[in-house]
Amino acid sequence: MVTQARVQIGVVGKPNAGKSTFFAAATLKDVKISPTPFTTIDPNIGIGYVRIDGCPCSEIKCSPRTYAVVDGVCFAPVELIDVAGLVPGAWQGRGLGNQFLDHLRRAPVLIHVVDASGSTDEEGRLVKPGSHDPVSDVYFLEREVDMWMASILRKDWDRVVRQVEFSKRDTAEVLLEKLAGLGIGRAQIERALQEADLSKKPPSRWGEEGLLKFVGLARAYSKPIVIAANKIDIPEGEEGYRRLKEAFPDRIVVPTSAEAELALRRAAARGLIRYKPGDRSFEVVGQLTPQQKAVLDKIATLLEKWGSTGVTKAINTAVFDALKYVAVYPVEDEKKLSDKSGNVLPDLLLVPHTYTARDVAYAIHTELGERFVSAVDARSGRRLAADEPVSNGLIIKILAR
Ligand SMILES: Nc1nc2c(ncn2[C@@H]2O[C@H](COP(=O)(O)OP(=O)(O)OP(=O)(O)O)[C@@H](O)[C@H]2O)c(=O)[nH]1
Ligand SMILES: [Mg+2]
Repeated sequence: MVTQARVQIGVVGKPNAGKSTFFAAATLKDVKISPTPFTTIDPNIGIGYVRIDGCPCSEIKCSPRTYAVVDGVCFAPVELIDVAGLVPGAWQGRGLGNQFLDHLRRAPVLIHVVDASGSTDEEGRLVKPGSHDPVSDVYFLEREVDMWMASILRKDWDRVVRQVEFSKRDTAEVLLEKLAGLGIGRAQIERALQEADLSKKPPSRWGEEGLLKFVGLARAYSKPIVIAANKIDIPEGEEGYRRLKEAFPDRIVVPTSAEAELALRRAAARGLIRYKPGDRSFEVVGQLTPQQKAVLDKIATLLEKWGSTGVTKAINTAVFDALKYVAVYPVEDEKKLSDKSGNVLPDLLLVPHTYTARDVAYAIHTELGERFVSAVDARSGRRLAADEPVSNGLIIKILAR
């Protein structure tokens, strides 16, 4: 049985953007949602899913234990963390401050839920749709996240200076110690130092500007942010989405309607419709009231226009495009593609695409990693060396001492 920790995804944004609605739609957890800012105070944590079309279970009958299969489509669990809304100046204590971002320390990727319809101002108060520019929300939110990271470094900056300038320790190594708790790796720190032209500059001379430049780059490399252009069901949302894409051509912007997804998931849970998260349509199978029918008709038009509600797409994008993870299927019997008890493809592991066969063994179990000898690609029967990178969809058998 695989024991690997789940990938964590932080859901961030200003108040009233729809973070908790997105979270509730993805996890079906009953959390507080309301059109007033700061509805969420303590973070909500729950399980959402990435959707894998064309997974091996579309051809083979699987007995999944750590993931799910619906109509031949695989759904693998990820952990979502919905936090309180951030407002400009949170790092100076405005709104609820930014201390709650500490809950996102281990999350390697964030989804920024933006109100693309422009119907909430920068603090989340309701305004006329289209009157607030969602592009400004992206700038301010990323700055707040940077200020949070900078504050973590600043707390201990005298020590950083002493260790680098008096004890002659390597800058990247000292910073790594300070930032490891935020899930930032050595390569990302080195890249940020280089890019900011700070590799050779003594930390005592970085100044505020240097520190922020470094932190901004380190954050972008270590915690990529997917932009969810939410409330796309409101007519002004389309223009907001267009503006976001135009302002951030190198970033991933996914149009979403968290509200539509929540309605679909709840209707499916009550047996009114057949719908899989991420589908581009649904089928009515229960008795609908006229109001329910009207809501669902509107959603059907939305799905036709945008291809899906975007919620599952945003989660998939975070895991497969921003983090570049791949799905691998560990088995113990490479002929039957099963575990020892005959369960076919019992596990699905989401791992970085840079993972090697041995890394996968470690991800399954530390002991398996330590006893690793080689691995087999179960479909082709080909042997994989310890340092051979794995590929998406690989069914892997680990041979251990
Ligand atoms: N039209 C529309 N409304 C939405 C959508 N997503 C959320 N809302 C509404 O926006 C309001 C705020 O939603 P929440 O999910 O509570 O927002 P939040 O970002 O968690 O807010 P805080 O917890 O206060 O930070 C609610 O009235 C939701 O129904 C959407 O996709 N479309
Ligand atoms: Mg909330």
